[in-house]
Amino acid sequence: MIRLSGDYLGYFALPCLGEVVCGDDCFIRWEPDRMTVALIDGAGHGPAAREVADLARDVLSQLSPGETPENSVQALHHRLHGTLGAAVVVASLSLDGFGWVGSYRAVGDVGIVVAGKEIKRMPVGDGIVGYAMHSHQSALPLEVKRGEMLVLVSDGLKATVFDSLVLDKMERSPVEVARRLVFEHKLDYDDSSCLVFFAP
Ligand SMILES: [Mn+2]
Repeated sequence: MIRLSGDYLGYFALPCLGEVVCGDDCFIRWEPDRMTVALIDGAGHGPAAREVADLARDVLSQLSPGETPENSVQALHHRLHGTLGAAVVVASLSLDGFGWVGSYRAVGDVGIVVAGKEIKRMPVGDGIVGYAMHSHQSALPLEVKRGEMLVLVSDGLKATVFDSLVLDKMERSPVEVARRLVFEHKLDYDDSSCLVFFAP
Protein backbone atom coordinates (compact mmCIF):
# COMPACT_ATOMS: atom_id res chain seq x y z
CA MET A 1 0.00 0.00 0.00
CA ILE A 2 1.44 3.33 -1.04
CA ARG A 3 0.27 6.74 0.08
CA LEU A 4 1.41 10.17 -0.80
CA SER A 5 -0.67 12.92 0.62
CA GLY A 6 -0.63 16.65 0.51
CA ASP A 7 -3.04 19.52 0.51
CA TYR A 8 -3.57 19.32 -3.22
CA LEU A 9 -2.18 16.02 -4.43
CA GLY A 10 -2.97 12.50 -3.33
CA TYR A 11 -2.02 9.09 -4.62
CA PHE A 12 -3.18 5.69 -3.52
CA ALA A 13 -2.35 2.28 -4.97
CA LEU A 14 -2.91 -1.37 -4.16
CA PRO A 15 -1.08 -4.31 -5.70
CA CYS A 16 -2.91 -7.02 -7.58
CA LEU A 17 -4.37 -9.71 -5.31
CA GLY A 18 -1.57 -12.12 -4.33
CA GLU A 19 1.26 -9.72 -5.10
CA VAL A 20 3.36 -7.83 -2.56
CA VAL A 21 4.73 -5.21 -4.96
CA CYS A 22 2.74 -2.85 -7.12
CA GLY A 23 3.53 -2.17 -10.79
CA ASP A 24 1.63 1.12 -10.78
CA ASP A 25 3.30 4.27 -9.58
CA CYS A 26 3.12 8.02 -9.82
CA PHE A 27 5.62 10.78 -10.47
CA ILE A 28 5.20 14.34 -9.25
CA ARG A 29 7.46 17.30 -9.81
CA TRP A 30 6.86 20.83 -8.60
CA GLU A 31 8.75 23.57 -10.36
CA PRO A 32 8.54 27.28 -9.54
CA ASP A 33 5.92 27.96 -12.20
CA ARG A 34 4.39 24.60 -12.94
CA MET A 35 3.69 21.05 -11.89
CA THR A 36 4.15 17.76 -13.70
CA VAL A 37 2.19 14.69 -12.65
CA ALA A 38 2.36 11.24 -14.16
CA LEU A 39 0.70 7.90 -13.59
CA ILE A 40 2.59 4.81 -14.73
CA ASP A 41 1.08 1.35 -15.11
CA GLY A 42 3.79 -1.23 -15.81
CA ALA A 43 2.35 -3.97 -18.07
CA GLY A 44 1.08 -6.96 -16.12
CA HIS A 45 1.72 -7.06 -12.38
CA GLY A 46 4.21 -8.28 -9.79
CA PRO A 47 7.98 -7.70 -9.76
CA ALA A 48 8.31 -7.41 -13.57
CA ALA A 49 5.73 -4.61 -13.68
CA ARG A 50 7.39 -2.98 -10.65
CA GLU A 51 10.73 -2.90 -12.49
CA VAL A 52 9.16 -1.10 -15.44
CA ALA A 53 7.51 1.43 -13.10
CA ASP A 54 10.86 2.06 -11.35
CA LEU A 55 12.60 2.59 -14.67
CA ALA A 56 9.85 4.94 -15.85
CA ARG A 57 10.12 7.01 -12.66
CA ASP A 58 13.91 7.22 -13.12
CA VAL A 59 13.47 8.40 -16.70
CA LEU A 60 10.96 11.08 -15.69
CA SER A 61 13.10 12.30 -12.79
CA GLN A 62 16.12 12.65 -15.08
CA LEU A 63 14.35 14.82 -17.66
CA SER A 64 15.17 18.52 -17.71
CA PRO A 65 12.77 20.75 -15.82
CA GLY A 66 10.17 22.16 -18.18
CA GLU A 67 10.09 19.12 -20.45
CA THR A 68 6.76 18.79 -22.28
CA PRO A 69 4.43 15.80 -21.76
CA GLU A 70 4.98 14.97 -25.42
CA ASN A 71 8.76 14.74 -25.04
CA SER A 72 8.46 13.02 -21.68
CA VAL A 73 6.37 10.21 -23.19
CA GLN A 74 8.75 9.98 -26.17
CA ALA A 75 11.67 9.62 -23.75
CA LEU A 76 9.78 6.91 -21.87
CA HIS A 77 9.00 5.11 -25.11
CA HIS A 78 12.67 5.11 -26.03
CA ARG A 79 13.96 4.06 -22.60
CA LEU A 80 11.33 1.39 -21.93
CA HIS A 81 12.12 -0.34 -25.21
CA GLY A 82 12.88 -4.00 -24.50
CA THR A 83 10.63 -4.13 -21.42
CA LEU A 84 6.99 -5.24 -21.36
CA GLY A 85 6.11 -1.56 -21.57
CA ALA A 86 3.65 0.61 -19.70
CA ALA A 87 0.50 2.63 -19.97
CA VAL A 88 1.32 6.21 -19.04
CA VAL A 89 -0.25 9.59 -18.59
CA VAL A 90 1.94 12.67 -18.16
CA ALA A 91 0.35 16.06 -17.52
CA SER A 92 1.98 19.42 -17.07
CA LEU A 93 0.06 22.38 -15.63
CA SER A 94 0.78 25.99 -14.72
CA LEU A 95 -1.33 28.34 -12.66
CA ASP A 96 -3.02 31.19 -14.50
CA GLY A 97 -5.84 33.53 -13.52
CA PHE A 98 -8.66 30.99 -13.87
CA GLY A 99 -6.96 27.84 -12.76
CA TRP A 100 -4.40 25.42 -14.08
CA VAL A 101 -3.65 25.14 -17.77
CA GLY A 102 -1.25 23.03 -19.76
CA SER A 103 -1.24 19.81 -21.68
CA TYR A 104 -1.08 16.06 -21.26
CA ARG A 105 -0.28 12.97 -23.19
CA ALA A 106 -1.86 9.62 -22.32
CA VAL A 107 -1.07 6.29 -23.96
CA GLY A 108 -2.60 2.90 -23.23
CA ASP A 109 -5.13 1.73 -20.69
CA VAL A 110 -5.17 4.70 -18.38
CA GLY A 111 -7.95 7.13 -17.57
CA ILE A 112 -7.86 10.89 -17.15
CA VAL A 113 -10.80 13.08 -16.16
CA VAL A 114 -11.42 16.61 -14.99
CA ALA A 115 -14.31 16.71 -12.52
CA GLY A 116 -16.15 19.89 -11.67
CA LYS A 117 -19.83 20.61 -12.28
CA GLU A 118 -19.54 17.92 -14.93
CA ILE A 119 -17.09 15.10 -15.53
CA LYS A 120 -14.89 15.58 -18.57
CA ARG A 121 -13.26 12.39 -19.80
CA MET A 122 -10.11 13.26 -21.69
CA PRO A 123 -9.03 11.31 -24.79
CA VAL A 124 -6.32 8.67 -24.42
CA GLY A 125 -4.12 7.37 -27.26
CA ASP A 126 -3.73 3.72 -28.20
CA GLY A 127 -0.54 1.81 -27.69
CA ILE A 128 1.96 0.62 -25.10
CA VAL A 129 4.80 2.95 -24.16
CA GLY A 130 8.12 1.19 -24.85
CA TYR A 131 6.54 -1.29 -27.19
CA ALA A 132 4.15 0.17 -29.75
CA MET A 133 3.09 3.78 -29.87
CA HIS A 134 1.88 6.21 -32.51
CA SER A 135 4.62 8.81 -32.54
CA HIS A 136 2.45 11.31 -34.42
CA GLN A 137 0.01 11.73 -31.52
CA SER A 138 0.72 15.05 -29.91
CA ALA A 139 -0.08 16.33 -26.47
CA LEU A 140 -3.60 17.65 -25.91
CA PRO A 141 -4.63 20.75 -24.01
CA LEU A 142 -5.67 20.33 -20.40
CA GLU A 143 -7.43 22.81 -18.15
CA VAL A 144 -8.33 22.32 -14.51
CA LYS A 145 -10.18 25.32 -13.13
CA ARG A 146 -9.89 26.33 -9.50
CA GLY A 147 -12.09 24.05 -7.42
CA GLU A 148 -12.04 21.28 -10.01
CA MET A 149 -10.34 17.95 -9.57
CA LEU A 150 -7.99 16.14 -11.93
CA VAL A 151 -8.11 12.36 -11.61
CA LEU A 152 -5.74 9.84 -13.18
CA VAL A 153 -6.41 6.11 -12.87
CA SER A 154 -4.87 2.85 -14.03
CA ASP A 155 -6.90 0.10 -15.68
CA GLY A 156 -6.88 -1.82 -12.41
CA LEU A 157 -10.00 0.21 -11.67
CA LYS A 158 -13.32 -0.65 -13.28
CA ALA A 159 -14.37 1.44 -16.24
CA THR A 160 -17.31 2.66 -14.15
CA VAL A 161 -14.98 4.40 -11.67
CA PHE A 162 -15.83 7.86 -12.95
CA ASP A 163 -19.59 7.37 -12.77
CA SER A 164 -19.52 7.82 -9.01
CA LEU A 165 -17.16 10.75 -9.06
CA VAL A 166 -18.67 13.63 -7.17
CA LEU A 167 -17.04 16.56 -5.49
CA ASP A 168 -17.99 15.41 -2.04
CA LYS A 169 -17.55 18.09 0.59
CA MET A 170 -16.87 15.42 3.20
CA GLU A 171 -13.70 14.40 1.41
CA ARG A 172 -11.30 17.17 2.24
CA SER A 173 -8.12 15.53 1.11
CA PRO A 174 -7.17 14.27 -2.33
CA VAL A 175 -5.68 11.09 -0.87
CA GLU A 176 -9.06 10.25 0.69
CA VAL A 177 -10.68 10.53 -2.73
CA ALA A 178 -7.95 8.41 -4.33
CA ARG A 179 -8.24 5.80 -1.59
CA ARG A 180 -12.02 5.59 -1.86
CA LEU A 181 -11.93 5.25 -5.64
CA VAL A 182 -9.33 2.45 -5.43
CA PHE A 183 -11.19 0.51 -2.72
CA GLU A 184 -14.59 0.89 -4.35
CA HIS A 185 -13.56 0.15 -7.93
CA LYS A 186 -10.45 -2.04 -7.88
CA LEU A 187 -10.20 -5.21 -9.91
CA ASP A 188 -8.59 -8.23 -8.23
CA TYR A 189 -6.44 -9.25 -11.18
CA ASP A 190 -4.42 -6.08 -11.70
CA ASP A 191 -2.64 -3.35 -9.75
CA SER A 192 -4.93 -0.41 -9.00
CA SER A 193 -3.90 3.20 -8.62
CA CYS A 194 -5.36 6.67 -8.55
CA LEU A 195 -3.84 10.14 -8.45
CA VAL A 196 -6.02 13.11 -7.49
CA PHE A 197 -5.22 16.81 -7.79
CA PHE A 198 -7.48 19.45 -6.22
CA ALA A 199 -6.86 22.64 -8.18
CA PRO A 200 -6.40 25.40 -5.58
MN1 LIG B 1 -2.82 -2.39 -15.34
